[in-house]
Amino acid sequence: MSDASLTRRTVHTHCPYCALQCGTRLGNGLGEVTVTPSDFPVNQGGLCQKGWTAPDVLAVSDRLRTPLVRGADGRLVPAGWDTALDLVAGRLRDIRRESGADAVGVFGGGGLTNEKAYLLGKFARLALGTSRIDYNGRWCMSSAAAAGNAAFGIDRGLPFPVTDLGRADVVLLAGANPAETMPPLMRHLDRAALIVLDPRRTPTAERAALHLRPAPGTDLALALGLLQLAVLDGRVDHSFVRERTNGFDEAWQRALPWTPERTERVTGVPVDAQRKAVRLLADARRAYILTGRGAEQHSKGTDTVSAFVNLALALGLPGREGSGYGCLTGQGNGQGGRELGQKNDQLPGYRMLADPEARAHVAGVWGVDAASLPGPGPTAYELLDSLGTPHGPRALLVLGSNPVVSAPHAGHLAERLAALDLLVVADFVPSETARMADVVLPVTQWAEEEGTMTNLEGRVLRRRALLDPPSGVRSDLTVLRELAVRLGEPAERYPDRPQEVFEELRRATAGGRADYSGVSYERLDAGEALYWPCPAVPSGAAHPGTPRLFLDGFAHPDGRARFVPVEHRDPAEVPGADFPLYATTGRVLAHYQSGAQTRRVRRLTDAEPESYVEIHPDAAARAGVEAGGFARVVSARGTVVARVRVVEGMRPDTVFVPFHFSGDGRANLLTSGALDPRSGMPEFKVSAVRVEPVGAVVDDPADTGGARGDAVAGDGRAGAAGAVRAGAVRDGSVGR
Ligand SMILES: Nc1nc2c(c(=O)[nH]1)N[C@H]1C(S)=C(S)[C@@H](COP(=O)(O)OP(=O)(O)OC[C@H]3O[C@@H](n4cnc5c(=O)[nH]c(N)nc54)[C@H](O)[C@@H]3O)O[C@H]1N2
Ligand SMILES: Nc1nc2c(c(=O)[nH]1)N[C@H]1C(S)=C(S)[C@@H](COP(=O)(O)OP(=O)(O)OC[C@H]3O[C@@H](n4cnc5c(=O)[nH]c(N)nc54)[C@H](O)[C@@H]3O)O[C@H]1N2
Ligand code: SF4
Ligand SMILES: [Mo]
Repeated sequence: MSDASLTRRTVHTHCPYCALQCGTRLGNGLGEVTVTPSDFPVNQGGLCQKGWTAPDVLAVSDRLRTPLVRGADGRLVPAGWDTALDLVAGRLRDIRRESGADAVGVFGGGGLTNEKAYLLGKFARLALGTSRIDYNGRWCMSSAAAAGNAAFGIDRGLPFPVTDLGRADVVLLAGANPAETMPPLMRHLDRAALIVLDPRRTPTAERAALHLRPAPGTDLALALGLLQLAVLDGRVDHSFVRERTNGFDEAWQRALPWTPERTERVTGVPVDAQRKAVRLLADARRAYILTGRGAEQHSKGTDTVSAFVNLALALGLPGREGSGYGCLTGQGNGQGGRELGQKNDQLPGYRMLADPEARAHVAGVWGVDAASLPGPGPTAYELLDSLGTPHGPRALLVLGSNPVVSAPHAGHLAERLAALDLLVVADFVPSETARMADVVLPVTQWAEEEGTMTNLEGRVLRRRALLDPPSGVRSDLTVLRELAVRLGEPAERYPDRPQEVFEELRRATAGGRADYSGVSYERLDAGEALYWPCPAVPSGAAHPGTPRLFLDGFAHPDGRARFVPVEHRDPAEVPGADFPLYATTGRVLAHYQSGAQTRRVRRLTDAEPESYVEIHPDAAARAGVEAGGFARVVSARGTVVARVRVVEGMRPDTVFVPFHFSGDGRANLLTSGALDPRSGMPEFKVSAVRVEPVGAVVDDPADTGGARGDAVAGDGRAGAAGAVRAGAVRDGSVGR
């Protein structure tokens, strides 16, 4: 950090990674940034490995410090800011003139601060006038969001503070592995008996009172079966159902065919275990049902969440203190990122783009005519899938995502990115996606910037700067402002001071479902715990915010929650002769998402250096692969090369591949573009695969899935596949 002047000694801020947003104290002495956990309620003095090592990302050796522009020879070379921004704006203007406003697309991220997410949505709708904007939160929160809106009339991941979980007797976790994905959350689950639904015996499952191992993609059947059992065993809370909900009968009709025996046949969960789960939940005085990506990332993810919500409603859990349903949202600003306008169909405040009143309100704040705002566009996968086609964008701006690694059907989408006339990526490291870009814009990261984030509980938090940005680096807000001005927008419309953006965001969200108008930097800095909705109160009195939703009623106009009738269906792809196994994907403790950040941290890559596949001993024997060797995992779309881990706790019909690695280790070479028709969520959690031994593998110690950060200039745009390939296999036969 040689050129960063150390401006303050300590600040209270939050971890840059997941939605728990653990409180931290950052300090610097002797030129080194240190982190210690603060006594913040969600982490209570704890942090995970990623949080402890987060300062290392501030000092990575391949930190981007200057814009890069791809030259005539196909190499990315350093350029001045004006050159880079003029070039981008000029190309965007040309493309818009030739092909219309929708020829430019925007891809945002759930890790962006509220201010960035807000300004990005505004920039897309006004400066670009495009409807083609969506973000990686689509991969993350969309199923639970759609189901939450349908059932409760509002989408806040946890409608209660995390600390409420600490008093629970029983917590059912459907497809969540917080022992690895949110370790400090486990402190709040110490007291509860856990029921864990996961095809693998995860560290979370090891702590469970009851571990159910459904086949991937069968949670919906399981939830229907559990609802049927709850009814048969007389466990339904009829007075709650009568007084506070609608639609029970129809939902229950759909569960009727799901006898315990049929449920066992389809899911593999024994009748006994089903019955135990229902009894545990129903006998508890305080119980929660929580879903994670394991239940949600399916082509029926929304219906699956609805089935779990139906079960929770039948048991009378939501809408009272000490019990309920919640979704464990994932990214740092997974909650705020979804309600401030970077989603394809949304305006700030969780207002809908198709709603005339919403358009009028936001257009008023922005000082434009509501008719000038574009309508809703396609969802993330559809957007990326259309790039460079006659109907899709010719240019794409990416802020806060690394889709070359994290998007489904990644081999195909890398080709779509390569087909663009212009790819612009703002990042602070040369991610796999940045390495494909025509222009790379180097931006600030967490400890170098101010802003707000909204954690998984809907609590708005302050991100604070410890350091000045390295020279040559600008904030995303400044980048958007500079581009907007070059596209002919008035500069005042794009403030780049975070607090100024927040003040505008307050007005834009006022009266919306996610109302931030009563939140201010001053209140947050004074230590107030503010959960949205937190409206401004005309009298001037301060609204206290809403830690717990639904206590007085659900957010539908009649105040009642709705059962949503749902049916089970198969995943888009089921195992068969050529591809006999299920592959599911997910996370491991040491890495974060596409790994762009954590694969650059030595202490984390030492712990998890490379892609691996977890497989049951019987399946390993059948496939002829051995623990410690390499295997090829092959789906109809692609091949992953991964180190074999033979594990007893796995279902024999299922393998697991983490998605954090690059090159031929990318799990998303396997996944498909099958989408949930209700939410646009891809089916990350089910692909049909076979596993094969790999012949000669040459270990390249320098290549740990991108950890060394290859020289940026070396990657050519034309060789898109080559640019993202860094596998350790040299037998020449692996490829697409
Ligand atoms: N270490 C780490 N922590 C993270 C992240 C990270 O990348 N790394 N990312 C953050 C983000 S953005 C998110 S979204 C969260 C995600 O947090 P989680 O939802 O906990 O993470 P996943 O590992 O994707 O999925 C959870 C579990 O689902 C299981 N699973 C797979 N298929 C199925 C199925 O069909 N049914 C059921 N019931 N289970 C299934 C997997 O085996 C896995 O153990 O984590 C956040 N925290
Ligand atoms: N197979 C499989 N695939 C998955 C999943 C799965 O379970 N299985 N999970 C999905 C889920 S839940 C998620 S959330 C996605 C996430 O996947 P990605 O969208 O790829 O998420 P990250 O790796 O966090 O990428 C963030 C990128 O933006 C950069 N960045 C971080 N902060 C900022 C910022 O403030 N500004 C800018 N300009 N850049 C920034 C980082 O350096 C990094 O390169 O992956 C999805 N993909
Ligand atoms: S649990 Fe999440 S927020 Fe907390 S330290 Fe780990 S990555 Fe950071
Ligand atoms: Mo996520």
